[in-house]
Amino acid sequence: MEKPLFTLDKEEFRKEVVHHLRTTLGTSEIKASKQAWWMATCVTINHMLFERLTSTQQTHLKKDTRAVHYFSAEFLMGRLTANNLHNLGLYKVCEEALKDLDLDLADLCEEEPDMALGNGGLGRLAACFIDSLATLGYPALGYGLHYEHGLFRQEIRDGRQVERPDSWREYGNPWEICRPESVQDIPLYGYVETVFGDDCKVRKVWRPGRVIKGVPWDIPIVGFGAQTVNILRLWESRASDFFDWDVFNHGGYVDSQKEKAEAETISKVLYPNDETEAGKELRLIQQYFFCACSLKDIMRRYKRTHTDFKAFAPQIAIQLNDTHPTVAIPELMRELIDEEGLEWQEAWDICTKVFSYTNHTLLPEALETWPVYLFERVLPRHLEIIYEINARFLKNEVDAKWPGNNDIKRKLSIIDEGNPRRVRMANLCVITSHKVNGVAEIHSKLVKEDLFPEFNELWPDKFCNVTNGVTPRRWLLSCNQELADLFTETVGTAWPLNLDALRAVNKFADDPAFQKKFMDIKQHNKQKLVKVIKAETGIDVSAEAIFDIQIKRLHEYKRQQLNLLHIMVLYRRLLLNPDYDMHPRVFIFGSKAAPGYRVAKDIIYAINKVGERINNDPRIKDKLKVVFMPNYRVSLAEKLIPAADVSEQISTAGYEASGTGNMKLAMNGAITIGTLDGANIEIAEEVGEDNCVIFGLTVEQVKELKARGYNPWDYYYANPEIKAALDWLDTDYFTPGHPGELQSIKKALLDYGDTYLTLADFAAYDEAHKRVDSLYRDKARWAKMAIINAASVGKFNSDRSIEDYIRQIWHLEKCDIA
Ligand code: Z2T
Repeated sequence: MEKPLFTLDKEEFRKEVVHHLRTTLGTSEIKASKQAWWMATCVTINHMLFERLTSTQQTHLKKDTRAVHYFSAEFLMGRLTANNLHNLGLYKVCEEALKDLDLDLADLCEEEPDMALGNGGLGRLAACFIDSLATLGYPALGYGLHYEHGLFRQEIRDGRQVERPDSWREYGNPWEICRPESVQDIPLYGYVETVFGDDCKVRKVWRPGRVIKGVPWDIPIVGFGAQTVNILRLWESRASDFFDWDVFNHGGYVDSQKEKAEAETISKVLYPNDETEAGKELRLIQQYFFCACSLKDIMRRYKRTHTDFKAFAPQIAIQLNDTHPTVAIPELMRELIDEEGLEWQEAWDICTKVFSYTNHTLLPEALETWPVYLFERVLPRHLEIIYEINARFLKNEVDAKWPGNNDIKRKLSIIDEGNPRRVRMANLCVITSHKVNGVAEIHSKLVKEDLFPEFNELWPDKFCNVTNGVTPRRWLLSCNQELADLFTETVGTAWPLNLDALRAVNKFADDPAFQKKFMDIKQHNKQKLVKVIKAETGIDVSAEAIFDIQIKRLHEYKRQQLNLLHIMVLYRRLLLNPDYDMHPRVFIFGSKAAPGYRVAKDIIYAINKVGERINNDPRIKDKLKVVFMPNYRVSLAEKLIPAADVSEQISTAGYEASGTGNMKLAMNGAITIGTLDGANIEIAEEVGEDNCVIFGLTVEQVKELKARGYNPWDYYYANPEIKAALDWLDTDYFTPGHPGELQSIKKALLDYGDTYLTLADFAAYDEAHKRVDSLYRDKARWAKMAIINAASVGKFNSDRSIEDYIRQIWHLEKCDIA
């Protein structure tokens, strides 16, 4: 840090915590609960944080800075206490102050519920990005939805996932500030009227059927070093003030309550699907609601310093995090034309300069389309605008380039002319945005070549890559403090800002003394995890075993079933040969399945049942254990990742856009066992092929095999171990008294064609694990690999991703805060 911002010492900190405990929390030292102590600590932190928030916001206003507005339906923030303390440079002070009160800071941090307003990688990426933007001193706002219930809490009952509501703000949240002065009214439904104006112009007027109120909640985002504090602004829906009080007064009390409840439904709950679209009206309304609120907010701020729209595009960048916020495009067109009186072309020029779009997946089931009839009912004016954008695009761009080619027109049209007709959000994004990016090199290449080849021909300069990253402040400094201290001791204090500085650690990779320090820390992290595993699952595991971890959403393309199949094969080898030579291994899973995704839920069940049988089989001794950690979430990831020896990144090549867990695990010294997919390819480049274990079909080989005609039965009959493991699933061996309960897994891998080539990659995966086993036995070799991994992943700092966005897409300047 350049200069200490806060000179507060531990005595002052302690006094302030006690003061807030009494005056803000209304309790006292003798009877305060941990929760109250945690709250009092947060209020103390806020005292300092708000000062920086105010000076940042005033400076941005005064300097009239260009800013990026990150539109995202998800921000997976996790907990904020430790992170805010680290970024403010107050962690140690706070820790000591609390120690004097006989309190343990880490223990108090456990009181904070996770802010789980996201499904997985996409939402967590947004959280890392706003951390990096603040850290680097860029003016930025995050805009999203203030869900009352975040991603469901997962319970495991009898091996099966059960979804329970998540209520992260049930007892209040100290980090959010309500801003009633910035509420917005958002229209919905109704019809469009054509009117003849005083200026003799015909214009369109939307006569909405309903109006909803949007209430903003601000979460301050502290950059590391606390120079800049940006804002994450999340919108909550309420019944508007136009609320029908007449109905209310005429005895319609119950009806009016129903309207109120409907309005509040909009921001009630996060949709729990990670890569499939439910196509529900409420979801479209959620998307429109937060985009319209955010655009009005941007407009309000802009108008404080401008009287026309000439400076709009130079001042405003809007990043669309996947297609979820696409409806912001026709909404900005509508505002500029219908409400501000701009001509079509002026409005369109602004939109094409302001918007850019990030694609996060190639999976066809994730590409959002909305039935035209639904769009027309909810957003009639927006549909008209989309038709006009489409007509101009097809005529001026497509027909100009491919005259008379109706096939290409059909393919590139924003409207899918099927039955029912649908609006293709991705096409609208690509047509409008000045830049479209993928999230890892290979993914960006496939976006160009496979997903949007014609668009790429039309506008080759539009497409680019920004490889994802993760913030080393949360994913190393805060979650693995012992390793962070070792790194600081070894290379100095610069690394949390410049992760490449850790390259200097590489020269100690062969040094036995350093190896010992490094591996002692890993061992200690494993011992801490052993306790968590025992507390959460009742399972005893040994920290001497290899901790092999697969943590991510459950999806067939991520292939948790490949991991499970391999575990079953190992189990069988151990049963057939009790002396089968392998280092003890603990396979640890953490994963939520979308509630409607049957096979995914069956895989969770199978992991639990197979695990139960293996963990309780005395013949296995402790050579093999399987742990399914319930309710995987950010705060659990922070405990699992520092304890990992092996990182499972085993998606079918071509399907994982990037992955970000792969980066966090490598950063904490885990060895990747992975396919050449997503960012694994770039990780392998950075750490070297010798320091990770790559296996399996490449993207080209996957395409070839699929083109040739893949038949999973060939692998079933050719490999007796695969056959035995799959046939095992037909029996009641893992589900005593209930034969066939695990059959859906076998069916997916054989009868339904094994879409993700699990069996085709099995043999290579097995070989890769044998390599892991033999590498681990060479303690010095393993330590060296682990050190090189942690020291070589500087590229995957989200600060680097942000600088890439700045240079290629946003063109922002840093802003010094007084
Ligand atoms: C998601 O987490 C991702 C992609 C999605 O496509 C949706 C969700 Cl919720 C619509 C993930 C990718 O699967 C992952 O590879 C990537 O690292 C992450 O987004 C961030 O880009």
